[in-house]
Amino acid sequence: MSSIEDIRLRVIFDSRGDKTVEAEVITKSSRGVASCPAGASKSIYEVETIPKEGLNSAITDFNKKVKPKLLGIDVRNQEEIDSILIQLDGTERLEKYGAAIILSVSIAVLKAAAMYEKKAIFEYIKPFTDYSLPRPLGNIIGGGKHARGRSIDIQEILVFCENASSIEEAIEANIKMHRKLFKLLSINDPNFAGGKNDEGALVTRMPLKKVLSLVKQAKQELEKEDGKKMIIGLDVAASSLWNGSKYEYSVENKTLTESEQMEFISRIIEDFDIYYVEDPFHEDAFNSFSELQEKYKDVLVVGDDLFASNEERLRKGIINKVAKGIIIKPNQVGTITRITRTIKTALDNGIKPIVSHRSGETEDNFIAHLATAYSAPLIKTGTIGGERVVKLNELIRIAEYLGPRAKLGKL
Ligand code: 2PG
Ligand code: MG
Repeated sequence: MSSIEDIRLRVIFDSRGDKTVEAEVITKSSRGVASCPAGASKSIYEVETIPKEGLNSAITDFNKKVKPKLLGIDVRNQEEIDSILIQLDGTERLEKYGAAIILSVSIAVLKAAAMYEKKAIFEYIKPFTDYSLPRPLGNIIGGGKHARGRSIDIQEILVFCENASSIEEAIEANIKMHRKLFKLLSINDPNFAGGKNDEGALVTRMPLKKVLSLVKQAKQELEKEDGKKMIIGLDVAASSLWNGSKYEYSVENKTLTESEQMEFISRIIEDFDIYYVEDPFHEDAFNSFSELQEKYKDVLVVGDDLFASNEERLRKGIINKVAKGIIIKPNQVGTITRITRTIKTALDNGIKPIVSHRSGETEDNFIAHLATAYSAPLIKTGTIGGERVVKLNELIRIAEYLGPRAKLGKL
């Protein structure tokens, strides 16, 4: 009844218009459908999303060689299925089938198993837990590779609400900040034409410090009008600025050494009261990360490209105390088994897991369940835009399902 009867793979389009894969895993009494997102600013330590030989021929090959090995296996045997997927790919970086196929199948298996067990997906992932819902960390200003040089050099200015009393309130507070910034940019930036980037964040070429002062202004206004306390964060995505020896800020026309970058980030943290700082240095700069985290003990320094959701890299980071947070992106590692191990290692060592979307997204809302299952304090999934909002709306459904047990997580 719960063994795999069929696996169907199809090519679909993501929010950027790029091709990816949707998998459908079918048992006699259940079905799971999942798809894989894609990054633009990728870590060199993450697995490949798109198979080397192209999606169509990888799907044909998968159907011939891998699918027959999976048919008949119980969907509840996630680890066994994941290890077959990894083994039959046979490459270090999953180049043969890519996360597009492997992760989609892995998540679809999990969803089919949850349906078979008649459980909500988050409950099936981690049963009998005192769940807390993640606070949405929303991207309001976007730059870097997500705006292709048409906006600020750093990749994201993010916000989340500290004192919302429900998930709806927390989501709405981010939307209000986005709207306020739209207005403030319309007034202050003569070139602002309402442009948005890949993640629905606003695009502006004003100097970063000017933009941050507008964000601060919006935050103060919202607090006055609505009583909502907003926290400001950054994803510097510094690997995208790193040229091998320096950080190149092409819009602001400046180049910073590692120690100048340290000074620059420190200045911004202090001047704009930044609490959340993701990837302030390039993906091999473990020492700089730990120096910054040591200098600002109350700031949440977060590794994304640095860890690439990889358990080994996280362990190295834990030993060297490099960051208090890790970005969790399932397609950086390719399977449910791997990503849940990384999350557990983080939690066992007091590191905050921040479950995240990718810049090229699909309608799959799985990350809302993953974040809730492990009571991640934050979920990074954009502020507006269909493929972002589907994850946020799923959190509203999860809150409804939890009823009086629904609560927002603590940081
Ligand atoms: C990031 C992500 C999501 P991408 O760097 O955190 O915003 O971007 O998916 O392009 O890697
Ligand atoms: Mg990032």
